[in-house]
Amino acid sequence: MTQKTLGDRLISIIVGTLGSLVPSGLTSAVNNAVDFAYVRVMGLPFIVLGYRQSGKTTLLEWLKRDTSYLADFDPDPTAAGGDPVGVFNAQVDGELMRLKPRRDVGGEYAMWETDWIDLFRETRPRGIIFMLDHRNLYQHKDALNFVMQMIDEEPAARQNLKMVLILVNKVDLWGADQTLDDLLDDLRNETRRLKSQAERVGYRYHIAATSVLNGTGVGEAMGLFFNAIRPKPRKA
Ligand SMILES: Nc1nc2c(ncn2[C@@H]2O[C@H](COP(=O)(O)OP(=O)(O)OP(=O)(O)O)[C@@H](O)[C@H]2O)c(=O)[nH]1
Ligand SMILES: [Mg+2]
Repeated sequence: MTQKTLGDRLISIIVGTLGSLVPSGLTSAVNNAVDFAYVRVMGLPFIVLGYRQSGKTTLLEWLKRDTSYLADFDPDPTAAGGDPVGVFNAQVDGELMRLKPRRDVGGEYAMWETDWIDLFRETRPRGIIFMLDHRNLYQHKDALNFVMQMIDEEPAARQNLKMVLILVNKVDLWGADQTLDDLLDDLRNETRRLKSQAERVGYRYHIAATSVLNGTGVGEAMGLFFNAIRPKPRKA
């Protein structure tokens, strides 16, 4: 269910009114400035998806905490329906950003058609983080294909989508025996599909190896992702 908040309505009224008063070139500058101000106040909408036990809850905790050390964090599997996550401020790439992931959803098959699609529609995210690890290859492929199909089939929900970030997580467990390219070799059909969808739909994608448990690669990946999806103030 999509519900327009008072903020959304006010902004549509402001943009609508300005739109009729100013020339069209200026309207896009105004839209951009409104987008920028809106996200600064309301938070940057993004979602975290991925098959079960890939590290989604741990990543959200990593973002919420000041410290990136999470060895003492031992979450339960996220149950059906997911857990609400309020808007919070996080230090990303040396800057304070206001983030709005809305819900932490679980990764069981039964949750994809329900929780994942609901979250995608409700959030209209500017970015999607998709997590996988070195185990359960077939399930990760299925999950990634499901997400790409969802993007294809939900034009309204994907309208703000700027980036899909794939995190091949738990590098602390597989990094000694395998490279990221080795792992991606098994996912070549999916990465090919991602590349062509990104070009067609108009979003960027990036693939990174991380360990959200010990912090390897997470700061860099988050910096790249949130910088890519946030609206930028337009220089005059
Ligand atoms: N070694 C290692 N373990 C990790 C890493 N990230 C998460 N884990 C562990 O993997 C397990 C699952 O992590 P969660 O964050 O609960 O994964 P999830 O994707 O939220 O799982 P569901 O809610 O069941 O879908 C936990 O025991 C974590 O401690 C990592 O980078 N390295
Ligand atoms: Mg979870």
